[in-house]
Amino acid sequence: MMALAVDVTRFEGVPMAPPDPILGVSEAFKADTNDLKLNLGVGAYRTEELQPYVLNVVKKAEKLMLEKGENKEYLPIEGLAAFNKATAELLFGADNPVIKDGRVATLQSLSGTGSLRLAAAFIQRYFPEAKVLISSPTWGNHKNIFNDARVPWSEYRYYDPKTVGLDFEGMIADIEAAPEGSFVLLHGCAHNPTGIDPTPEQWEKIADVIQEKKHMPFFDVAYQGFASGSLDEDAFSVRLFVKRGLEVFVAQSYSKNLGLYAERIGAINVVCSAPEVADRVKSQLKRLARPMYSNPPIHGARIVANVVGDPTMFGEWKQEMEEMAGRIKNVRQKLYDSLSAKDKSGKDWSYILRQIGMFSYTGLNKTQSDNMTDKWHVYMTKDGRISLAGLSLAKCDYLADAIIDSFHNVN
Ligand code: KET
Repeated sequence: MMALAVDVTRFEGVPMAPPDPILGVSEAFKADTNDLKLNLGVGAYRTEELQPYVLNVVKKAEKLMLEKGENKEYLPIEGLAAFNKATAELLFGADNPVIKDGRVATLQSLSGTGSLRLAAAFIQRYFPEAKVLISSPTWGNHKNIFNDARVPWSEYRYYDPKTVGLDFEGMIADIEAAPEGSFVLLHGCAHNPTGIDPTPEQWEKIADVIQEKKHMPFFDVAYQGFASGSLDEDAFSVRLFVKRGLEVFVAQSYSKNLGLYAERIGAINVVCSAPEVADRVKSQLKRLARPMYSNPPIHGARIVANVVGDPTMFGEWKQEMEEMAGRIKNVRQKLYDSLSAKDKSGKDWSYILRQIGMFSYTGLNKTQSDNMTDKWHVYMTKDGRISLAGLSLAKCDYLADAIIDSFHNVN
């Protein structure tokens, strides 16, 4: 009999991958045994007691679903029809002509990330010459998504460290200078990681340039309703582009606004100039999805369809979303108050109040962020971003001490 060569590996050429800059933070947090530890890394909502939160309306929908005893047959490649209808209506508004005219190709996909990845595969296949413009900085996974899909990208200016605000002129200049027909990736609301959004007037100007240069707007909408508390208000930017009659890509996620992180529920929507175009685009998105993951999971899709399709539950969702957004706003205010009260240096912390959404971009550099973790057990991404959704009012004073120490005593 031949001996099995168990001590010989064929994987010598496989190096150890670095931890993920965002999800790796949660792994490091888990390994820390200090009682003071605080996980402000991943953007995931916690209660004031710092516990994960399942929305009551989600539990209610799940109970109804269980009672109905629905089966577990495969979904079509494009996903659950009731979900696709609901998700497009939430995004564009139910009475938007693009929906009535059948000009939107909507595919349920694997949450925001999977929807972005599917769109990236579509760009690679049908626009092989095009490049994608992404904001500097942006959500850490955007670059990975386009790299893996072999779509070239470059950055446009977005954040101005001097004002801790938007570098609007830089942004416009870079979008203008990009080759005609580029894809411009935009955060629909609550820009991650900066928390800085363009004003409505600035959105108009961004749309002007994109239109002039025949670029393709590509929105990543991961926080609809979570930024302002209002689904419609947070869809303002997307609807503005659609109103102009432009063709638009939009990736959607229900991870944050319905707290369905692990259900992997979202969609890719492509607004097209005519229904016949939308049909063709949709057919090709399905063709791309089939060999990647075949068809999407059903549970989260049913939850969304049930919640949105029932007026009572829809109302309950909006209320819970407002409560979540409200808690984050309270924590933001409290953190600002603590910093202002404790810091005697005269530093102006008001930029924290001007940022919106789940995150605050503190301006801490990598060494200072390391100090936050190594000395204070505050886990955060190394770009200086903290998730306020993982902070409680009770922990604001402690966090303020950690930030002040890192700012003033570490370079
Ligand atoms: N877009 C943006 C801008 C975003 O912040 C996230 C998630 C996603 C898309 C994707 O989420 P999904 O669960 O695939 O629908 N951001 C948080 C979690 C993560 O990094 O995966 C975060 O930034 O912490």
